[in-house]
Amino acid sequence: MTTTDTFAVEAEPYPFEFSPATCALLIIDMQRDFLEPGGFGEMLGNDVSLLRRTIEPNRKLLALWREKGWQVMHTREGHRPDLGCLPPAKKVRGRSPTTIGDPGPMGRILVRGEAGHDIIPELYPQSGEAVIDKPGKGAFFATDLHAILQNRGIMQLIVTGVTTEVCVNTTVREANDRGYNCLVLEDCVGSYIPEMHDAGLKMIKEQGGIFGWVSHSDKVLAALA
Ligand code: C5J
Repeated sequence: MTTTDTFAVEAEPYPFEFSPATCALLIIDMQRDFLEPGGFGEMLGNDVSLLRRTIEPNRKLLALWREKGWQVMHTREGHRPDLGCLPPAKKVRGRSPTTIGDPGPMGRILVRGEAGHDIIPELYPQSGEAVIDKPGKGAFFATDLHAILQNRGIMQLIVTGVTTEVCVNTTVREANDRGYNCLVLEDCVGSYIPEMHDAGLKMIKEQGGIFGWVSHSDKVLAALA
């Protein structure tokens, strides 16, 4: 198997084709505050087990990508410690007594450099893997992700991470508008709200794959076997 080989993954609405040379595994926001018991997500009353089921399939996929030497990128949602990139509207949205920038269970909530903002140990980035710090839900807004992908000749993205209907969906829509083909793996993405997870996947693959493709990590592994 070489990086110029092309693989076809069984997917909806039809097989997703990619070549490792022009494809990156993009892992969205697998951060401690979203996934770990005792983090911000759980503090807000969410069941983090709904996100934690994604860790093992992501770990397997990441291990394979690393073994092959293929491109891996990670994102983290968060803000500068001075909160200069935090829109006031985002700060007050939800009317929660504890919001972004306030002290939380794992440091200041969604602030870069704080423990809760970092990526979970199971999927911790290795040197050479780009880590994109994003202030918004989409990974293209106010980041250098598009430039990095262009400079590396990437045209296809295999997108995993959390949450399905928020940062994964927003990123896939942004990527689609910039000309990337995205495959989202249902077992590697998760939501605190199961019906939103299902709807988020449906919105991507409906109408002939209006934003992209949906499959399962087993099908990627099968295509590569
Ligand atoms: C992400 C969020 N990562 N749900 N953030 O989806 O606020």
